[in-house]
Formats: sequence, C-alpha cells, structure tokens
Amino acid sequence: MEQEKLFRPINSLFDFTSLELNPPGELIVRNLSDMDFMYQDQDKVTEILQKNDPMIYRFYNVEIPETAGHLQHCISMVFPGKIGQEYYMTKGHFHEIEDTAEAYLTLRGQGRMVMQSTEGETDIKEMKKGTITYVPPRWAHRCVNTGNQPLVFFAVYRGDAGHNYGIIEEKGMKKIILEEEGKPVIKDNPRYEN
Ligand code: S6P
Ligand code: ZN
Repeated sequence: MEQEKLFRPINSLFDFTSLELNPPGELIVRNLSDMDFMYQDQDKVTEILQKNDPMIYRFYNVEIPETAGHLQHCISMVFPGKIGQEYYMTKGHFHEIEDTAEAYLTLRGQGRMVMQSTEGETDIKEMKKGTITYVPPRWAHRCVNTGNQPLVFFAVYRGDAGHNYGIIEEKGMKKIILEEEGKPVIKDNPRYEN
C-alpha cells in the first residue's frame, strides 16, 4: 500500500493578550447575521442588526489534513454579550461522522457547554479556565459565554470528523441558557421542534 506523504510536525502559538493564533491557519468569523435565526428574541435580533452586526465568535483552525489518522485542532473564542437575555454562543454541531468524539480545554473565561445526544438527551457542563470537557461520540455541542470576558478554548477531534450544522440550524437545541437576575439559568427552548 502506498504511504501517505510524511506530514511535518507543526507548532502554533496562541497570544493570550491579542487573542490571536500564529500562524492563524483558517480563521472563521461568525457575526450575528450568520446565526440570527438561532436566538430566541427575534425582535431584539432585528433591532441590533439595524444598527450593526456584532462578532459573536471566531475560531482558528490549524491546517491539518482531514483524514482519520490526523487530529484537527483549533482555538475558539466566544465574545461576551447577549441577545436579549440569551448569551452569545456558537452555532453548535454534530460531527458529520457521528461516531467521533472531541476534547475541549478551556483557557479563559466562563461558560457552559450544552450537549445533546442523537437520542435527544441533554447534558450541560461548566466551562472555566482549566476545565477539560469530553464530548463523546454522537453528542452535538455548543459553547455559551456566560461571563464578561471572552470564553477561549482549545478543541481537538478526529481529522475526518467534519461538521453537521443542519439539524441544529433547523431545530435548535432543547435547552438554552439565559441570564436571569445576573445569573445563567437553563431553560427549555420554546422554539424547539421535536
Ligand atoms: C470543531 C469544534 C470547534 C468548533 C468551533 C465553532 O469540531 O467543535 O472548533 O467548530 O468552536 O463552533 P461551531 O459550532 O460554529 O462549529
Ligand atoms: Zn465539534
């Protein structure tokens, strides 16, 4: 069998002050207009988008071949803020190859990882500097910034795992995280369609 061409080791450096990765790899930015339909308060979304289009999060994907033997890894940051009572969050996804897991190390900030299995169960874990969150195979995952500084985390997953946003774009997730009396609370998503 022909051997894959030898891939050279690489180093990336994350700067905790500028919040940039060097080299940046592939930088993906998501503004509110990229995920406006995901928030509960659609009047608030419209009101905000009439004035500006805030950056909700961005992530740096180190450029790694998307094959099973490799480990994709990235640095993501969700900025602090809310749409109405709902905290800024990532879109969330299943992996295209559902049977692939992921590990997250939180580097800075405060948040929650909202997970939902293909069977419809929910699990929510705290994210804060030092937490290592394991996302087992077949769990969708979304990160919510419940603090007042950027929520920054490092994630690593199988090279060919891929991303499936479709189900969450269509249906949302069962649980949402809102701020009530200055604190994050878990609520049923009134817009979730079974
Ligand atoms: C990839 C991993 C993260 C997310 C990133 C953005 O499997 O979970 O790198 O891609 O945090 O989230 P999302 O939901 O927009 O891909
Ligand atoms: Zn993932």
